[in-house]
Amino acid sequence: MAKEFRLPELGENVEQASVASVLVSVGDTVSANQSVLEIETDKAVAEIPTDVSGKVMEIRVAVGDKIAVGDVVLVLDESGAGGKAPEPEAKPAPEPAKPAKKEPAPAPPPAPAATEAPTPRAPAAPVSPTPRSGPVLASPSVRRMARERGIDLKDVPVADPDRPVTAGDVLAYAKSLGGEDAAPAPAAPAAPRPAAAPAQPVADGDSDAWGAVTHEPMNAIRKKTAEHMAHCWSTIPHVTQFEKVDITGLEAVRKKHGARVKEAGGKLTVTVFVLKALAAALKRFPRMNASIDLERQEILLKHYYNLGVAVDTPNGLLVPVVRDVDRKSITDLAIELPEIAVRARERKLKMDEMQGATFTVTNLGGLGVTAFTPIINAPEVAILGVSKASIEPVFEQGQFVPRLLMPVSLSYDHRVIDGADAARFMAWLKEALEQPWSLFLDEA
Ligand code: CAO
Repeated sequence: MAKEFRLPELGENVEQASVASVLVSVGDTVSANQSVLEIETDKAVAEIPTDVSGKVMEIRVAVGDKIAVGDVVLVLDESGAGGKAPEPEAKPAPEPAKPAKKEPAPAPPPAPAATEAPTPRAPAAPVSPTPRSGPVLASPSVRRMARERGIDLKDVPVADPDRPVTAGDVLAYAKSLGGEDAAPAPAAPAAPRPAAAPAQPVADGDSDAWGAVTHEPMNAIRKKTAEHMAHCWSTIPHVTQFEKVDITGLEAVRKKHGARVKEAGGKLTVTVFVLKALAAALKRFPRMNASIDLERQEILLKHYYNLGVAVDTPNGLLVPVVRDVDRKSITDLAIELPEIAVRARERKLKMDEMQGATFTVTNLGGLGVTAFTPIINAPEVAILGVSKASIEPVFEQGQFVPRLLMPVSLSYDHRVIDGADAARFMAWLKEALEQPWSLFLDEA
């Protein structure tokens, strides 16, 4: 029986997105919860899992299409190899306001070997039993799926060795091995802190004038990050200012109350305190919580305090937003931050959860970084980088004493913020983290 998979709700105020890549092909068997599409808005990219299973009969979207919530994405044969689909958990998507059929976007120019996004194509030819030999093309999610099943993508037989390996190919191969059936891959666990070096790239047989090279396709997050960072870096006149915050006292508080917060389901990390202190600092220094409107020659001061937090995920950098930080307790934030970071790493964030930030924090301290210059996340006008806290000798009252110092770096948009404003902001933030009681001295 034919069943349509429509674009589900993407989040508040997100009605439309464009297709960054299609992760399945006609003829593939997909399972409920399997990612079938990567979509992007001007702010973020996200994978979209299907809520039905079956064989893909038709793909109604193409890379570059603008699609709306409720538009038909796939038509699946539920009686296909995927078997009976479980009842979808999500509420049914609304009827599309316009015909769901999309005109396919003009085909991209003939791609080099490194094309990440497979474009929709004709039904797949019968699978060849011959494993491919050259470079193996596959999207990050397909690679992950293969990895989780212990399958080397090179061993996955496909009819056309020039096309990327699809999720269906991997599942069919897994089944043929008598291993895992066509069940969806388990959700990726929260990424362990990447202590080990990344996997060595496998040479794909190509070389340039100086030696062997590997062609690594850019996934949708990489493309978005490249585009957005280039825009931010080239349009915002950045200044970065450095400071060291003495968090010896804060660390004692963190240790003392960590267990209590853990009982409540949270993790009391330094980032949580930084978020809370920042929200208070941003209230004091409204220009830091602003955006610039060059057309109207205005600075837009925002009276809400939504903080973006850079999260390192296996697929690349994502910046989910913790809303209304000023109105949340430290325990609330300690519960919300790890939860949102896990969902970012599992690609489960909704589009609107990555939008609407007024300021961003990026903490590379857990990874051992000692100093860096963060790039402002436009349309915001400043960003705080946090580096690794370590014990350093501090000269106090005639002697050196060991203190825990945390380096921070503030990048700001010099069109909106002057150096002295940034210096005052940083001094206030430093005091808030070192002497939290000082926050209350002038408060009613
Ligand atoms: N100095 C010293 N230790 C630090 C630290 C710092 N600045 N920041 C974190 N740590 C420690 C934590 O205390 C924790 O140690 P324990 O487990 O022993 O308590 C450990 O590092 C891991 O912290 P965490 O990651 O679990 O929690 P967090 O709240 O500090 O950070 C998050 C959350 C999402 C910011 C972090 O996980 C992350 O993804 N950071 C990378 C951000 C990034 O990629 N930025 C670059 C953007 S530009 O490319």
